Amino acid sequence: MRCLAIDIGGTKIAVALVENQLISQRQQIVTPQDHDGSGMRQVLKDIVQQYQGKFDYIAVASTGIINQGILTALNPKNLGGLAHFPLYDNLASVSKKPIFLLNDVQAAAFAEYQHEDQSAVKNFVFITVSTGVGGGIIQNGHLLTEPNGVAGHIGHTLADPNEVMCGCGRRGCVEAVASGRAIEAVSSQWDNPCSPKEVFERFRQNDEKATALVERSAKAIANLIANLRISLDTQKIVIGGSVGLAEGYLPLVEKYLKKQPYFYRCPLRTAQFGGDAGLIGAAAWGEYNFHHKNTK
Ligand code: ADP
Ligand code: BMX
Ligand code: ZN
Repeated sequence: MRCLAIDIGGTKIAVALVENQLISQRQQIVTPQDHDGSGMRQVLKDIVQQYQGKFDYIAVASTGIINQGILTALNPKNLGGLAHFPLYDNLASVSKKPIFLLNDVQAAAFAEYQHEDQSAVKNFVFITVSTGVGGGIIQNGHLLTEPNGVAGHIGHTLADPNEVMCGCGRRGCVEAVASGRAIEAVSSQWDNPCSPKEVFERFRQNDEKATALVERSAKAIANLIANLRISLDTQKIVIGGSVGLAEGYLPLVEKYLKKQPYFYRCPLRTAQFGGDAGLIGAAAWGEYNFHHKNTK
């Protein structure tokens, strides 16, 4: 089956046709940052029109809590203030094909779990460090999406109660400390301001300030991993997202995780599908649910 897969992140929207895990006609669009959803509505309409006649179903992996066809942002700041968006209805108004929706990181977890020996690894988590910090949890071989689509929002667990406010309204979330936006909030205020991408370039050249900023992020993620391991008996964790995949980041997370006592440690790897994990996962989730007749 041919899927029109759409991965909506806080920074970019990736779109592609996916068939048997093979991606074609991939493109990337900057995520609209408008609080009333008009930009998002237009982008989705344009995408569907562009690929018209080339797909059998639509699958969307989107940032935010996805429940009953509605996108609700836990952190609206990641989407330019957009807090609520009727994702299903918007797509259904421009296409008659079946539509399947899922949180972006839940989708990535569904994709990457296919690379595991599923008879041995039953408890698995995907962590994305991107615009925000998100998670997808597989427990006992099953992706947690029920009952409200909330499971996996581990970026909003506590990193440090004395840290900065998070866009979700809670102080000191992992996302407020470790995400691309958290890095940018600091690096944009430097005398010599720069983007997170450049922060990593400076970090790889041993710049002191950049190293401290990347270390702050990696420490929060290592603590998050320790918390997951001890709460869920997680056997494997995969890291993705543009920050998570940046050269030098995973070894740093591993370094801090090694400092934890034995029961808090967990094997890590980077996403084998790289930045396409959300697209591939959405397509696979859609096909799985197509056969089980569940939509939304
Ligand atoms: P999305 O959140 O839309 O899925 P990404 O996974 O690309 O998108 O994450 C976007 C975040 O990653 C932004 O904060 C951006 O500044 C940062 N970023 C993008 N490219 C890099 C890079 N090469 N190294 C480090 N950070 C990056
Ligand atoms: C936020 C939250 C999650 C999302 C995660 C990563 C919103 C809008 N999003 O914690 O649902 O999975 O970011 O999203 O509240 P990304 O945009 O960084 O890929
Ligand atoms: Zn938060």
